[in-house]
Amino acid sequence: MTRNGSNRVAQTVQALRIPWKVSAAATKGQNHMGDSTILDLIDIDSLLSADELAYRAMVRDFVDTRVKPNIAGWYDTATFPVELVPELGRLGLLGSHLQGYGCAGRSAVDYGLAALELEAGDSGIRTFASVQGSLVMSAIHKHGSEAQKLEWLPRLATGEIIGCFGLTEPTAGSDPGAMTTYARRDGAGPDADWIIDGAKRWIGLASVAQLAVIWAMTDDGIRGFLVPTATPGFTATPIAQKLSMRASIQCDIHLDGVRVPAEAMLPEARGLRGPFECLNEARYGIIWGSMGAARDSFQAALDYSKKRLQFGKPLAGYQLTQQKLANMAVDISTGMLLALHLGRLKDAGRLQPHQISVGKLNNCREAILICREARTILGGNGVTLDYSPMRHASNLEAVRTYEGTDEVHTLILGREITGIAAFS
Ligand code: TGC
Repeated sequence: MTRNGSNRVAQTVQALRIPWKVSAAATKGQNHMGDSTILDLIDIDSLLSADELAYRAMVRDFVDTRVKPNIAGWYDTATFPVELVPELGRLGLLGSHLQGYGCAGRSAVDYGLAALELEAGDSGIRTFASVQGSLVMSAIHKHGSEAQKLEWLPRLATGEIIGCFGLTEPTAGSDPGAMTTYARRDGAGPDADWIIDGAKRWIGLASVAQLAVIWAMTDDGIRGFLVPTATPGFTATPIAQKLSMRASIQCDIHLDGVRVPAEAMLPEARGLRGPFECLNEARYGIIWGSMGAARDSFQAALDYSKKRLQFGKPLAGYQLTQQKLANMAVDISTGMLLALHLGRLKDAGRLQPHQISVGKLNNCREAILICREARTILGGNGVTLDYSPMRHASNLEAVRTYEGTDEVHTLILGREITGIAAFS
């Protein structure tokens, strides 16, 4: 970014009273090591407003200061840094795209830029913001009663409480319509309590959450329930020995006769459309987030290749390295353009679910290839946590799997293109 551009961003940060002191390095596009300018090969920044650039600089600075210096240790010890939760809340990054109820009311593009910067730190941090904002808070915002919104959203927005989203089951992943978790009325009439029995798997943050959105079959089809995790019969157990998302928590949930009052049900969610409308939000964030992992891996490989001498010259001076770097830079540029285009469509209220599938499928697929390619430039050093690409590539194995696998998004596009559903 130019000196003038940097000044413009710094002024906008001040004007917006963004609650974070943005370093000069972030506004100039340098990373926290101060040794590299973030490459913008085709000047995508020129497509962003000063407000958007300032917002991005704020999140980038937070990640450079609070995430990047610590992430290797958290990943190594499989620790989710729960202390970051209220900080993310203070920055308005939880449910940032939602209006009212203490939420920041930012645009879809802002939400995407934040997802990108958070995932450039680590997917575990972006995943937390996605689960909290896009899944849990969106479920309440879209489908909840006024009383439910007032009760839960302000505290979720500040990070005072953590939420989780229970859709996937041990035997119902790509096919959530096959869920066996069941909610029954305990008695007749609309005021009767609900009793929920079943199991959920791969549920992010469940063991540290105070609130769970639980999707369950009822006599009236699939419905959503707001279940405080302290309710008797609710247990959440972290899944151990993961090779991906190690700085995050995913859990098995068991629901054993969990009793909740009638008003715990989300009144506006009926059928699979209810959870799918929330998944749209989270899938959209992944389109941007995956490019953050790719960009950070590219940056690590580029920096290394300029410094690492072999056979008497820097790796960056070899044609094979340049080919890898050029291909990565082109793929990041196209992935970013796709994300921005879809973000502008979303802000215009025109984004369709199959278009989200285009973005999630392409950007996850490209990002994982970029991270793996970046690792090859780092040689043996690339298999350690001293460098980010292999960590990002491992995370992306989960990212390409959750919120609809590559295969599911391919078939959503197949259905859109041909008019024939080939899921079963
Ligand atoms: P299908 O008949 O296609 O749809 C059922 C109803 O849902 C509607 N619908 C959507 N509505 C809004 N947005 C979308 N993207 C929608 N997709 C479908 C549809 O219109 C219909 O509505 P209605 O009113 O006519 O009933 O249902 P299907 O079961 O045949 O769908 C097939 C398929 C494969 C596309 C779908 O099942 C699917 O997307 N599967 C993938 C499931 C998935 O993404 N699971 C992720 C679980 S959550 C998660 O991973 C959390 S990770 C974060 C963490 O906790 O850490």
